[in-house]
Amino acid sequence: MKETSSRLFSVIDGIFSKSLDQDTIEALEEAMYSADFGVDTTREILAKIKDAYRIDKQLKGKSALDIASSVLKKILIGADVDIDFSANPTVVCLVGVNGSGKTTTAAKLANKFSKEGHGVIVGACDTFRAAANEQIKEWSKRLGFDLVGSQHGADSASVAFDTYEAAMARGKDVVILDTAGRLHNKDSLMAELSKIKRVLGKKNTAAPHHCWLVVDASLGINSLVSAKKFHEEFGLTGIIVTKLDGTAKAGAVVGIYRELGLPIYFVGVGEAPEDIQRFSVDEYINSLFFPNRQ
Ligand SMILES: Nc1nc2c(ncn2[C@@H]2O[C@H](COP(=O)(O)OP(=O)(O)OP(=O)(O)O)[C@@H](O)[C@H]2O)c(=O)[nH]1
Ligand SMILES: [Mg+2]
Repeated sequence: MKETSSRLFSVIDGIFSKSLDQDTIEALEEAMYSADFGVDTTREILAKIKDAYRIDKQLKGKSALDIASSVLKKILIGADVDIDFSANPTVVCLVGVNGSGKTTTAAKLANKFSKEGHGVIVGACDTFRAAANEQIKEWSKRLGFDLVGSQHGADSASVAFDTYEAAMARGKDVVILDTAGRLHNKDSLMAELSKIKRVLGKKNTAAPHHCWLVVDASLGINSLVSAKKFHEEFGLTGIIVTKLDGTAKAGAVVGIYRELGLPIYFVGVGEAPEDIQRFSVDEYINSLFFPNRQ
């Protein structure tokens, strides 16, 4: 991750090679709250650090960060898993609230999967926002991936169906569906997404094989109310956390995982096509606590 919470970084820099004291422990606690690790995680980590400090008043900052790392590692067990591409085609449906980064992520993933040797086709299933088709079309021209476009107001489920058929006809093994986020009410969005699922099921009962919720990290764990709704209605299988660059809320990843318990497949770290990374628990923890020291 390119950048995480600067406050957390400056606290870590300050304590790394020094012994802790009451003030630095408090500063670390505050920085963890401000980086949006959430109450439970911050408390768990700080309790362990305070226990260690009670026993050893010379405890080094680095040892405290090792403690924090091992607590986080336990919390994040299961957060990074391989992507199952065994279905042919494998259908990946991206869902999420307005502006979370679905379309950008669809383009980034199409680019990434293509480079990794997959045959990719994207379906422009956001038929709600007038400019949505143009946006993904621009990406497809720029990055050179296949697209099944759509008309504003068209039935998004039939776009999904057509994309699946096009994948079969053109021998593509990965289908990525970009969906709408901006609907006048949540119920109609959920109904639309359920229809996509139902209609795809006519082609292949296992499709979509992956339903990934795209979550904007800068909104923090507050945005998870809608995530739960998506999960209940749509049966999510994973998470993509976007906008981790430049946000002060790098810890939100932990809260998102604790809350939803779904694997985090990718993180978005910028607006450019290559600004997407597979989520790795070890890399994430290193980027938080040991930046530039890996
Ligand atoms: N900094 C940063 N910006 C991002 C990232 N991902 C997406 N964005 C930006 O977020 C804005 C919204 O992205 P979109 O991909 O259009 O979001 P969406 O979920 O498709 O939005 P709707 O279709 O309106 O629901 C754009 O300006 C993107 O460039 C990221 O990882 N980092
Ligand atoms: Mg979009």
